[in-house]
Amino acid sequence: LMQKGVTIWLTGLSASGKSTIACALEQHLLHLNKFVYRLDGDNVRFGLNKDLGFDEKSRNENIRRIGEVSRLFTDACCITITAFISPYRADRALAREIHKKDNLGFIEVFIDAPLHIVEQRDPKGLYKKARAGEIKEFTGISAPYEAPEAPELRIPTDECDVQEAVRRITEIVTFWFIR
Ligand code: GGZ
Repeated sequence: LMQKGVTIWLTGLSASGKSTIACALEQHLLHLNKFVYRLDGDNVRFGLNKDLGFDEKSRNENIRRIGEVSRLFTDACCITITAFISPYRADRALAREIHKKDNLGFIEVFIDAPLHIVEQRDPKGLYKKARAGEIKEFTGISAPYEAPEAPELRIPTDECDVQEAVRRITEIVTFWFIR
């Protein structure tokens, strides 16, 4: 079996720490001279997916396209890190399936921060707006988040700082490449 890349698929609520962990992980892997690329809202939702909003159908399509793009990067032997809420189990299962049919690695990482914690953090004031009804269909408030039932890895952010999260994910990735 020729070793290709691997997709590290982060999922979790808004403000759970996905982007912070994804950036730190990317930096760590770059320092190890790995071929790594990070997909997140800033480079996907303002470009490829700028036609999509946050209703259920748009999120389905958002995640489907990101699944396809990460498959391409990973097929090109990249360590691909994705950082999207990806709230629907079926969408994450599809992204996994897209990789599996091409025999590509897919590691689902649940960034598990409880709602009351992310709501306290509220770095952009989005939860406050969602509670006030100013943002509709906000994940965790007025739209669902379906927590992973069997992720390859769960990072409980109340017990894990960013460094520890990076260490645990890197461990799994290393294990993937030497298996
Ligand atoms: C959830 C929203 C919404 C709604 C705007 N619900 O914390 P952020 O701001 O920077 O990250 C969130 C981001 C979520 O985009 P994703 O592409 O990751 O979502 S999904 O996977 O569900 O398609 C948040 C902002 O966009 N945002 N409106 N209604 N998050």
